[in-house]
Amino acid sequence: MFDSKVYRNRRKKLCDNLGSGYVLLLGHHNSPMNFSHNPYPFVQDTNFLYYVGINLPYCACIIDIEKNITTLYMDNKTIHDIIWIGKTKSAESWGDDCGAEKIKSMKDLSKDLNKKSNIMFPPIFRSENKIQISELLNISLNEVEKKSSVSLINAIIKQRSIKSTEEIDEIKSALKITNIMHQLAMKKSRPGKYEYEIVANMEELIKQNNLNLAYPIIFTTNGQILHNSIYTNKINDGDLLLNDSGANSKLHYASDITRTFPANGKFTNKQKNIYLIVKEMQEVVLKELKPGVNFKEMHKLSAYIGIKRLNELGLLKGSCEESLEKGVYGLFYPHGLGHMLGLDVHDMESLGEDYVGYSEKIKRDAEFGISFLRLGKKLENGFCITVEPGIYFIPELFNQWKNEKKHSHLINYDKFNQFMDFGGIRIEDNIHITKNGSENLSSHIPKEIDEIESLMA
Ligand SMILES: [Mn+2]
Repeated sequence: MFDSKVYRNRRKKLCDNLGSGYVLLLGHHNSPMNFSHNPYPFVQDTNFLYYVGINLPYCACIIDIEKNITTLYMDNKTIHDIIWIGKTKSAESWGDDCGAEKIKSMKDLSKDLNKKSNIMFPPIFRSENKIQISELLNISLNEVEKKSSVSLINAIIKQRSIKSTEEIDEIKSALKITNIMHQLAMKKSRPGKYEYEIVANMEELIKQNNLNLAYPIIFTTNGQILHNSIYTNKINDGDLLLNDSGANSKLHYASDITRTFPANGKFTNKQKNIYLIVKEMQEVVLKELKPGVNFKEMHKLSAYIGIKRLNELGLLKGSCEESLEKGVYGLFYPHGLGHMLGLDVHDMESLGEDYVGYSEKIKRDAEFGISFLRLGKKLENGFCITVEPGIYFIPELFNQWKNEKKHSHLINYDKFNQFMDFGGIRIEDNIHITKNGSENLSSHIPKEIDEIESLMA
């Protein structure tokens, strides 16, 4: 955990932003795999982690906004717990660690809530917690979603979006291992091996450092499948490998990095051409980033570069401006340029992507190609984001568009067809928005063609 002052200050700021009422935050419970005493690895709710920091199941807190007093609800271990899972620190001691003013037993939570009105809680996505909220606040299950507090959502997003120095340091420490992990994957990959062997090498590294992954590894010869987590393919000569993986730091801050490299260690000319386009799509954006920049425009800028270069290669034709306006880039770049990064890999996504990534003035677009953009609003000093353009050749999508003759005056379908066995390329870095510009936190992870080729030689 950070020092207790960090959690006290965070709660104080939340109280200042909200003014009155009570905030109820529930920690997560253990989630059973097949029966209750065989749980999935524990992952804490990140709002609870942010304001309280305790990474254990079965805790809750109430923050009295006007008085700025936090009550931690947590039970001491019973003799039964001690026999089976061992002794841990007392609830009082955890209370000191997070700077809580009062510590009570979980059984007091319900009766304390009954005495209060104006209780705010964030959106709840785990079924167990939905049931718990429903019982604690005496509301029906289908009301739980509607009754989450929009002012709390906005206050949390306002606060968690701006990363402090100690948070950036955590992300940097995650990226140290992520760098080693990506280089390991490049060194271990070669034709004849299977994807799962390389995944095993990466997971071993994470475990040997007593850390966890920020999300399940995407490591695939089918880079055109955006979130492919099946690792059964044999790696063949001539394949491209897409590795989207990141470690969590000790204090659970995520990193999120993608690199794409040739299985045999040497890019073909065809692969090089597309790789350099994706790299340019990213670099053009990286140069622009600073507070006040509209990220939706950055998405369009990266798409425009992709269109322009594919036009030069003959895959697209006609006016690049028209291709941008009509969303032709959706054919090769169907996802968004990036998202917030923090305690969650898609930071605060459980609070609602539109609240996190958009604003009163900048709303989400509905068109395919930009509709999946998670972050579209203006950047602020202190944001930590990903920048991750890509080019993908998705045969099913290509065939659908081709059959519909979609934008056929802008797409050279015959030429495009020659890339249907290409796969996909994504390049992703983690960027800290600073007062006057931005800092690429992952610039040390190999990305240049000659760097990758010499590392793999
Ligand atoms: Mn990402």
